[in-house]
Amino acid sequence: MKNTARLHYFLGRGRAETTRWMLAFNQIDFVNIPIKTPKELSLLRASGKLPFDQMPLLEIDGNFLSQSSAMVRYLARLGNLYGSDDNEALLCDMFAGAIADFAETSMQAAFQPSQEIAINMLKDRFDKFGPKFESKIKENGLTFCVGKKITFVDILLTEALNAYIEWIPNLLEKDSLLFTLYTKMIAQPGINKYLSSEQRYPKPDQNYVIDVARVLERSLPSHMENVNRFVK
Ligand SMILES: N[C@@H](CCC(=O)N[C@@H](CS)C(=O)NCC(=O)O)C(=O)O
Repeated sequence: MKNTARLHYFLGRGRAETTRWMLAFNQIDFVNIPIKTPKELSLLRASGKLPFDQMPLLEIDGNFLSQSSAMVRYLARLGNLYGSDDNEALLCDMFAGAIADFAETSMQAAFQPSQEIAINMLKDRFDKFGPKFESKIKENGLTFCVGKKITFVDILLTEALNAYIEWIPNLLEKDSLLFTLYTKMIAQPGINKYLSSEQRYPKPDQNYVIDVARVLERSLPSHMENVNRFVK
C-alpha cells in the first residue's frame, strides 16, 4: 500500500490548491501539514526539504517536490493526464500557462481592500480569458480543453473557475461549454469527495491574509491596520 502524501503549506489554499485537486482527482490519500508559525517554517527550511526555501512542499513516493507546477505535472504523468502525444502535451502546457495567469487573480482577491474591488478585478480577468477558454474547448470538439479525454488542464481550469465562482456565483452562462466542463469535472469522484472533506480549506479571507504575513514575517496589504506588525 502506498504511503499517504504530505503537503506542507499555510493553513489555506493558495499555491498548494492545484496540487490538492490533482491528488484528489488521482484519488491519492494526502494530509495537509499546516505551517502556522515562523518557527515551523524555519524548521522546515532547515530540514533541507525546500530547495528554494519556498512552500508548498509535497512529500510523495519518497520524493520532496517543490514548485506547484512541477507537482501538478508529476501528478499528471502519474494519472496519465498529460495528453496522448507530444503535441497534446504541448497544448496542455500552453493551456496550463494561461490558466495560471487566470488563476493568479483569484489568489490575489482576498488581499484586496474591498469585496467590490476584488469582484471587479475577477470580472475583468474572466472577460479576458473566459471567451478564449470557451472557444478552445469548442475547437477541440466541445468537451475537453485538449484531446479526447480528461487532462490535467481540465482539472486546473475547474479549480480556477471554482475560486472565481465563490466570488461571483453566476459567473458562467448555463449553456456555455465552460459550464458543462465545470459541472462534469466537479462531479468526478475524487474531486467531489475532496470538496466536502476536512482537507478542503475555506475560501481565503482576512485571516488567511494575516496568517501568511505572520508566517513569512512580511508586511500586510497597505489597506490593513498596522501593516508592519509581523516584520522583523
Ligand atoms: N512558483 C512557486 C511559488 C512559491 C512561493 O512563492 N511560495 C511562497 C508562499 S505562497 C513562499 O514560500 N514564500 C517564501 C519565500 O519565497 O521565501 C510555486 O508555485 O510553488
